[in-house]
Amino acid sequence: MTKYYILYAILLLVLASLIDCPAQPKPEAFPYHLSDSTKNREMSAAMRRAFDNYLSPLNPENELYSQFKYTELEGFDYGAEDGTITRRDPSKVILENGKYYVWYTKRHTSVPPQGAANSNDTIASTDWDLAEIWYATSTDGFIWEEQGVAVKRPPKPQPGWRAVATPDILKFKGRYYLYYQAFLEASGTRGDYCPVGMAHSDSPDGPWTVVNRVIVPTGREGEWDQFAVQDPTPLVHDGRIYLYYKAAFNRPNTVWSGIGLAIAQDPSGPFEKHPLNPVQNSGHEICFFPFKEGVASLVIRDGPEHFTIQYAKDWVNFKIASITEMMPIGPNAYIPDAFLDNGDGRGITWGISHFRNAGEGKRHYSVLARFDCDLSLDVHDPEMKGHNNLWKPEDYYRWGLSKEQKERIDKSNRQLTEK
Ligand code: AAL
Repeated sequence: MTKYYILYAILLLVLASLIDCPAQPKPEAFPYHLSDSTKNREMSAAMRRAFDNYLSPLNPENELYSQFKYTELEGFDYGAEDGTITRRDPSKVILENGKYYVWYTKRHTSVPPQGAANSNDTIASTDWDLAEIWYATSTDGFIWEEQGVAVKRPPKPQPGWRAVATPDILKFKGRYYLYYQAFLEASGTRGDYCPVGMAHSDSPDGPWTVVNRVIVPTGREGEWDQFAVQDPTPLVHDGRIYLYYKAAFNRPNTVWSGIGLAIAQDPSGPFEKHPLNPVQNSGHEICFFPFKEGVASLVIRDGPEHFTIQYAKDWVNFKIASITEMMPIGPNAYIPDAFLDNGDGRGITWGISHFRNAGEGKRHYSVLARFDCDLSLDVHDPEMKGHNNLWKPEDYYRWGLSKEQKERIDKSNRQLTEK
């Protein structure tokens, strides 16, 4: 038997030597010019991500990539600019009666915030303590006219008696709803703890009726949002209200901000929190807008995916759509189709954000500003699709080493050089 195997093996070897096997061609190098087939070739994990994770691997062709340009707003008075007047955390901008409307947190106190321990009925703990919701209108988005207060602090013990802040607007079945943080204690007392309150009106000019109850409650003890449901941001999807919100958790260790989703059939609730919450692993102040059939968001600070723009086709499972820089702080956008619920979100080109470090030292305050971008399917603005803002050396030096860091480096140098 063995002899047949040996004969068979010899025969195979002879046959193989007769066949002229061509050497395997080396795979072609990655091409200089991309073609439609480039994305099908074998490639490194990083290059695969560039093709699979983004609407286009080329920033100028990625509809969810943009730089941001900033403009100072006209029409807002900050008094002596000494920290006693602040405006921050704007709502979406909506266009009604031929005018743009925006709502925002406004604090006007006799002295700048003094911290929770020094706060009282008239002295604020933080920039948004003792705040009210004010609104302004504009015909061009640059020059604004402050119209007055929209929602005052209701009497104690109603939710929001201590501060009503960080509003966002919903238009649903012809009525207007303002959602906001309803503080029941001075922020900073145990952190920044609050549920969501709501007021409604038949007109964007009010009057607003404050609902005397919590609309989106904080989570149960031990849950990630047990203390705060912040930055409530409503949109309309599938006939329901999709309200995204932020909660900071993992206190008192390193604070981590996640974004949750609560869904309701009716603007008054009940809001059901999504079982997969948090639906985003990063973000602080938030800005969501319908995009194609899904929803996109600006993920600005806090968390591993800060400085990204994200997209969720199913409004729940977000993926990074682009990575950018110098994103607006506390932004909310002019979103013409925020409430249309037509499965064809067109994106955004501008909005209002804030800078929370106007003023000097302990007298700092926040100012509203305009940002422009091209995250729109209808606008093509290559100037917004560049990258690498060139900062001056002094901008970098402003973030120089602290005294402690310099001491650590000096100590290590001494250890190395004095041996
Ligand atoms: C903002 C927002 C919320 C917080 C505070 C005021 O950036 O996240 O509104 O409560 O800070």
